Amino acid sequence: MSPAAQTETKLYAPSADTVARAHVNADTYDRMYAASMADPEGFWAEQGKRVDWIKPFTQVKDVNYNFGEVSINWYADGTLNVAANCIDRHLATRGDQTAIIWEPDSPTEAAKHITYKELHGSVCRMANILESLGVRKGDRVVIYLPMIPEAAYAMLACARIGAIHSIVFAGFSPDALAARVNGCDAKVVITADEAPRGGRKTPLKSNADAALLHCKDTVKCLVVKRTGGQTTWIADRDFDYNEMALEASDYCAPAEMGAEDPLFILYTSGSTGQPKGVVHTTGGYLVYAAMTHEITFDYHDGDIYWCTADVGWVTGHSYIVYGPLANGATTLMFEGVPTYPDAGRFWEVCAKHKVNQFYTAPTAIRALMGQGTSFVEKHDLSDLRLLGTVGEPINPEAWNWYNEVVGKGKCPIVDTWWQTETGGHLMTPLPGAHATKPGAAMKPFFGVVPVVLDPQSGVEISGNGVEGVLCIKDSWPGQMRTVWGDHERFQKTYFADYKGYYFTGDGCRRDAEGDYWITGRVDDVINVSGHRMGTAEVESALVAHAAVAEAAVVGYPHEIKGQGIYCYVTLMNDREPSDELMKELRSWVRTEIGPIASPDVIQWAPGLPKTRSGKIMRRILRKIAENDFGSLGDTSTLADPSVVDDLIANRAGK
Ligand code: 6R9
Repeated sequence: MSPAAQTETKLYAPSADTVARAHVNADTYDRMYAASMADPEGFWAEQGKRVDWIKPFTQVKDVNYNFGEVSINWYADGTLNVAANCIDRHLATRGDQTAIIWEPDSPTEAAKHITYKELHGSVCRMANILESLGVRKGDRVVIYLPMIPEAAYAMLACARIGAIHSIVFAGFSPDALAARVNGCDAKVVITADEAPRGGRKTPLKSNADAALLHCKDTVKCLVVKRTGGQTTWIADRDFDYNEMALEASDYCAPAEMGAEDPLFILYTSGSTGQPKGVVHTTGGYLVYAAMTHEITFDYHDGDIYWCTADVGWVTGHSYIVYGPLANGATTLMFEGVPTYPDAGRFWEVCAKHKVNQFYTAPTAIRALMGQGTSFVEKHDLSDLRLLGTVGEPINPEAWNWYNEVVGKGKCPIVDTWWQTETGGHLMTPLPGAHATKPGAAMKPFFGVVPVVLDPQSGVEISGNGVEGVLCIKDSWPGQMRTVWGDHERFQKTYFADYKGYYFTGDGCRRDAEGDYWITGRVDDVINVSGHRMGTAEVESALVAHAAVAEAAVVGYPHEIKGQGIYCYVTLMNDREPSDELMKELRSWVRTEIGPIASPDVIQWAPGLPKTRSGKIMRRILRKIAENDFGSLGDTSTLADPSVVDDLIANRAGK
């Protein structure tokens, strides 16, 4: 049964061991949550002590959610430096501890263990190089790097000198890169010669060359030599990082930054228009990233923590770099992909580095699940204590597989719901505090007040067993502050539809016990014969069938029903498409959800159009389903744009 349709669910309670060692147990959660509600100022003043301030704050929260006057400030009169918090303050106690374990794309290349002391030197060198290129406090630097340690150095070097970084995922096209460089008026682009991934190499520098043709000719390009591959070179524009690092000083004083000075811009897509530059600031963001990293993952000193995201996404910002390093953690950074050289790579890396907390996306879990259990069973996963997921609702089948096959039934799973905009987790079970339900984001984090609104009237729906749009009633320190260069758009996107609330764009259900389930983007809701239906619901039903590896469902105009249900289905490796199977899937969905959810069209899809972060681009699937190929929009951000041609060529039904 799909998560959204579920009424009764098996509860997975944490083991006594998990509860005993957890930072937060059920009692602490209740007490702390109540405290965060009763006295938000006092609660967040206390949490503000997680970071070292140069000048301590005296103000905690100053927030206005009124449309037209939206303004969000936390710890506004405090000053600090993020790089000093992530590195310098650990040097005395853990200078020789590994800060970053770097695992390269190829398992035959040696991993690197970078200590906090070494991290300090490398970040200072990079900071001095940026200064020598003319970068000053408040200037923007675009980072277009693969998952190599220099990506973390670059982020922290910007933070050290007060420059604002904007990471562009290394899989993005030259056009997308140019738009972002121009969008934030960056002075420098940091890139690498090539990005190895899954045994192939992306020519990053030549992408950057192509992008820079469309940018101001004052923009400089700092190039990290990752593979030593051939690149073209433009004197006075291109600079060799490796050479400059040999000369650069390994000390650079951290700049004193205001808590509300921007730390980074990260472009993200909304339901309309061009990607917007989400702005996060210094103090509140760091407090929130550090706190959620420690508590959600129950991180303890000495643990080895691995988040498989790319630093090009917010998950990589908050949970590979800033949160873990602020906590003095050992964080693993992986250059490769889950299926190279084979579908056991994640588990091989977990075993090799004795990973304790592992955080990945449902799409990866489903892809690996389709390859069978033998790839997992080959590796010793006995050090794993906790599993996490993020990015999309996880269907119970994938959850169960993750729990049983990977976690051997002994690792709590934290299904963390949050967004680029939120900076850190807003809803998640806490491992030592909550029994989990497969597919549920369960509980709000401290200080977070989720509300379920009627989508039409915007009125709050109270009580349990209810469903609606998800808004957040009050601010939390990790919240985005504005859209870069367009505060109007910020207000319109998040504060206009439901006045007085932050609108998440997600739908949500609060079940009979008061636990939260994310039902998917409200823009993906379809209306079939007057019945509202989450496309995620139908997808979840389809992937529950043993033959189905992945499914994406969209609405399309239907003469009688208003909208019909169009399903793109990727089969498991060992299954062949057939008319019988199509019939079987139709009746399967009917029994899983009900006749109303019966698919109108099923198209066999060898692949689905996905962004590099694994999100299915439903916009494109909707257009194909609508037979509207002329306006597919930008497909350059897809992991594999050729998938679209196949789907168009084999469009099903009428
Ligand atoms: C962190 C991240 C945000 C959107 C969000 C929601 C979906 C993320 C989820 C989830 C269900 C979860 N989402 N986590 N849905 N359960 N645990 O992914 O940020 O790329 O901005 O995406 O992703 O729809 O609104 P971002």
